Amino acid sequence: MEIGIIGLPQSGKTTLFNALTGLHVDLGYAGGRKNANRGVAKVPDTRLEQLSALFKPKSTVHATVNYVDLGGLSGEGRKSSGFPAEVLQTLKPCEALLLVLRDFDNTEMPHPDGPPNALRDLRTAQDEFLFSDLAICEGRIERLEKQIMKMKDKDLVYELDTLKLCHAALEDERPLRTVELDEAQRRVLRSYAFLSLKPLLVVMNTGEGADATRVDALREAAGGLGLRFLQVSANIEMELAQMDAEDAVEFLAEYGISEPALHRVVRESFTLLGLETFFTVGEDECRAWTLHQGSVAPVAAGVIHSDIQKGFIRAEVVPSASLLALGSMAACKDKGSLRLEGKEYVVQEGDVVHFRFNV
Ligand SMILES: Nc1nc2c(ncn2[C@@H]2O[C@H](COP(=O)(O)OP(=O)(O)OP(=O)(O)O)[C@@H](O)[C@H]2O)c(=O)[nH]1
Ligand SMILES: [Mg+2]
Repeated sequence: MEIGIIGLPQSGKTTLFNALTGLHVDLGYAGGRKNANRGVAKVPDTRLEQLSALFKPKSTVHATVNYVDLGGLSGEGRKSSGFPAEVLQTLKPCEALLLVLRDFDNTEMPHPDGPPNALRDLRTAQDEFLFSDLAICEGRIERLEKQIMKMKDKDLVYELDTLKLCHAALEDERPLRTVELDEAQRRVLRSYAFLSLKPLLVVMNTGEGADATRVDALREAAGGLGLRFLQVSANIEMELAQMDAEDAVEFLAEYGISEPALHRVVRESFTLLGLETFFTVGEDECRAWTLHQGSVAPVAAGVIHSDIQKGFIRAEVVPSASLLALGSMAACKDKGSLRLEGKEYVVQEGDVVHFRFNV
């Protein structure tokens, strides 16, 4: 599962990518022509840190999110040409998108569309998504109509109807994620990888000084479009990510910041992907595992090892908050917080789970 970092040229995508992944990719004009950068970010989790403090394991393993940093949307002439093919190709497998909107001045690297205006850029990006989807939609509708004329296949007719529904929405400038679609329709659309259907997180890069009025205006606009929104200073976040822990604490205190904005970006990304966390604990390892929201206990077992899923008997479950409050598994058992759950149990965010299984 990968999140694509996308945005207009020079919006701070690579800066944010470096901050998220701790990598040191060169900044500057990539313009969509260089290869995409890929990296992994650790999901910050105070619950995991507290569990580790309790169990003092040999190792602590965080959940992770994968990011891919793409070049600019499409460089010159992008309004008429939509996305370049290689950007589309890279975006296709992304499960979600993170859109960086620039709202800072930088005379060395001027914004390609004039003075910074994140609201305008949000519209530009939105138009790009719609435009790209519309082109795919039209191409496929045309081919399907020809095929159906030759042979009336009911699956093809269903696909055509679904695409026409999408087409109408796109013509209306409505992103596909706002269209009500049932499971069967979603299945039909999956292979198209429509951009306006992917979950989207809007990240406003305000540079070093955020203007509250502008931030509020963009937050409202994003909210109006049903999008999640965060504001960061990509430069500050990158500097912070590259400091050692002691300096970072001092730096945060100096600016009166309680936690790096980056933490919120990673957590929001995780939620955007429809993921949740469960924990395993012990003296060897405390670990946060990643699971699709709504998964049942055997699926969670399978995340750890397929043998545990195959031989699944029961899951011993306690919410991490209870375990942290009571201080030990034994105390949880005494107080009745530790439950035995079966195959149907839907794992909850923050559960600490111990699987009983047969091999
Ligand atoms: N002042 C300021 N400059 C920033 C900030 N974020 C990025 N920049 C600068 O803006 C320029 C572009 O940043 P990049 O991170 O390379 O932007 P990008 O979106 O990856 O650019 P392309 O890949 O070429 O489209 C660099 O000179 C950065 O130092 C910020 O928060 N404040
Ligand atoms: Mg870049």
